[in-house]
Amino acid sequence: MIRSILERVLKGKKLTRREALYLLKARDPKDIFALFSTAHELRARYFENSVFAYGFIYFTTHCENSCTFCYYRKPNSNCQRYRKTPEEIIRQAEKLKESGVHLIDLTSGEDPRFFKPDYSGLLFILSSVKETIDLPLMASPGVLPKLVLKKVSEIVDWYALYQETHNRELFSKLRINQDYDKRMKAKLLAIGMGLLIEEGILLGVGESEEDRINSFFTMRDIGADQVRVMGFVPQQGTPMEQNISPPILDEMKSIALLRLIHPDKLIPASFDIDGLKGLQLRLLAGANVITSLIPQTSGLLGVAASDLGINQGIRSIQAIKPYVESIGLKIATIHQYNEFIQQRKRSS
Ligand code: SAM
Ligand code: MD0
Ligand code: SF4
Repeated sequence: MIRSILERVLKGKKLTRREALYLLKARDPKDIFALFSTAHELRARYFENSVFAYGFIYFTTHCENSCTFCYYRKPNSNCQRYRKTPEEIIRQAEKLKESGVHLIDLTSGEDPRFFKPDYSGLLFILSSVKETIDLPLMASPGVLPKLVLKKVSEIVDWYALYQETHNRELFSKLRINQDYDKRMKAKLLAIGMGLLIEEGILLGVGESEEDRINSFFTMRDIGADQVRVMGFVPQQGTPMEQNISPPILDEMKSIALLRLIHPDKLIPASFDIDGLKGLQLRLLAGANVITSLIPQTSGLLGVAASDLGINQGIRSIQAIKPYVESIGLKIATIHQYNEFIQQRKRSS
């Protein structure tokens, strides 16, 4: 049964929700391997053996929100807080560009210093980087009002905003005092303004397998260009510090399902969960973008695995390259990435 579903998918038939759930529930190792190899084949069909790599700049770790899963939630006094100047951000972006990344992801907490009174601090940072660094940019600053989003759409290519779950009840437990619809609407507005968007969920935060499948299809319905599952990593000093990370196999199965449902889209294998450890497994499951590369001695942090591998310099293209190549993949050229972006922009 599983094999025949997979064969049909390879022939171009769209998965139904029921079939997707059935695949996600696969327990027989032979079926699980067949799922991964189908995902692998689909990725090769659209991207050959090339993967992309994103640099990550978390330019302020100050945040007004209190998401229960996040290390940088406002009440957490354990985490390291910093705010980078535009000069410093540009310097790190230059380093990332020199290292060969395809895009720079400019991420922040909801920092009043950059957001109040009119988001001019945020816009200044985005436009300063755009003027100096000739690379595609992604902005991940959280929910923005329409007028600000419009300005952002004139500067960057991508807007990343993860719903974390499409189960409203669970959402209200994770993103305390935040509006589910406002967050969804911001993504739809962004698409209407010509931005590419990244949508995603957290894995292992109390969602059911049905919730996961519902999310993968919702991501398709809204037309996301990059889709992710991010394994939850417990953070000291947060309400969820006693929760445990989901098994890597859960993450791999979800990545494979994402690939089956979104064969021609970008799917991250984040360094920000367990570093080099699970990177190859995520790629083997069908991911094609390595995210969260951070320059050594930058004073910058990640989000989920906040300082993993930065000081050792292993959060870099140079360090990941042999791991990518040893599974028959290679780092794509900048030209290939720009082609992808242009093609996605034309099709939307
Ligand atoms: N502040 C912006 C926002 O919330 O949209 C952007 C930055 S936020 C830190 C980026 C993403 O990191 C979140 O949407 C969440 O998916 C992920 N994240 C945060 N804490 C995490 C954790 N403990 N484990 C795994 N992923 C996490
Ligand atoms: C990552 N640490 O790619 C980043 C982050 C924000 N756009 C992305 C969660 O894993
Ligand atoms: Fe702030 Fe984003 Fe963390 Fe929520 S996930 S507390 S909005 S940085």
